[in-house]
Amino acid sequence: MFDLEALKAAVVDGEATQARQITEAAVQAGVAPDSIFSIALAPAMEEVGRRMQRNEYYIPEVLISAKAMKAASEILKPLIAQSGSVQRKGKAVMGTVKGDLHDIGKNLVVMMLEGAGMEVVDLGSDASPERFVEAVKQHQPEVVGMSALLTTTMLQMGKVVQALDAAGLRQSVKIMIGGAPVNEKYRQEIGADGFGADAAAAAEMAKVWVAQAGER
Ligand code: B12
Repeated sequence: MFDLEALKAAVVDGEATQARQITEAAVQAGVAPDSIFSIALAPAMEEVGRRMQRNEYYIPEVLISAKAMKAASEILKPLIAQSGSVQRKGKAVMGTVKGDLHDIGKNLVVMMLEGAGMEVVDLGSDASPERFVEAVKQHQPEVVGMSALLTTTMLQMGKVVQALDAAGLRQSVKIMIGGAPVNEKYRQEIGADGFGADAAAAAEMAKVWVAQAGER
């Protein structure tokens, strides 16, 4: 038996074993992996954020919840990747920007892009503008995606756009940004090409851009 409310509670409470077991049961019962994310896992981390804001949770509790989230995601990741066709549809370079260690949202975006059939070069977290530039030179992706969760680190996104411009690579890629403090207005300010509120929006945007690049 599975219960997505119980899965949400397991992640909020940081019960990794339970989170893994309920996720496995849900998958076996045929629940779509992206529904498991949107119904249980994403709301769980939102609740963790609210508790952090109310000073009910501090860093240790948040880390334990993040671990439970990871345990559940690891089961879903290969399933989401499988749902993309074998034929790779474009390439993306993704990373969380310099100074920022939040990688849960970025990892979800990576999973959704892989699920959409794209090859993803994952720069991890704390990725400097130089690393983005190097990765674009080396892998020549159609899409660059950046994630930031702190109001202080979101400024790094503009630096990556500038660094790609200075390296003569700006026109070769479409740049998307996301993460809790980021919005459409900020996208315009830094001259990125797209803002996405969630991982599904990221995948939709990337698909359109890859198709457009193919037409050129
Ligand atoms: C988990 C967490 C942590 C964990 C991170 C673990 C990890 N491996 O990621 C730990 C404990 C390490 C942590 C540390 C800190 N954190 Co913290 N953390 C959070 C928390 C609770 C959840 C974030 C999360 O995972 N959300 C779930 C994911 C799924 O959502 P998401 O990241 O937004 O991603 C979705 C979308 O935004 C979008 N998206 C994301 N990236 C991208 C990219 C693209 C291209 C697109 C299109 C879309 C997209 O798609 C995703 C999926 O749908 C948030 C609270 C919150 N509600 O956001 C605070 C929060 C982000 N943290 C905060 C703070 C202050 C910190 C610390 C500074 C605390 C401290 N005093 O040390 C440190 C900073 C460490 C650092 N240098 O990065 C603040 C930020 C405040 C601010 N405005 O800047 C928040 C908002 C909490 C709060 N309410 O105060 N944190």
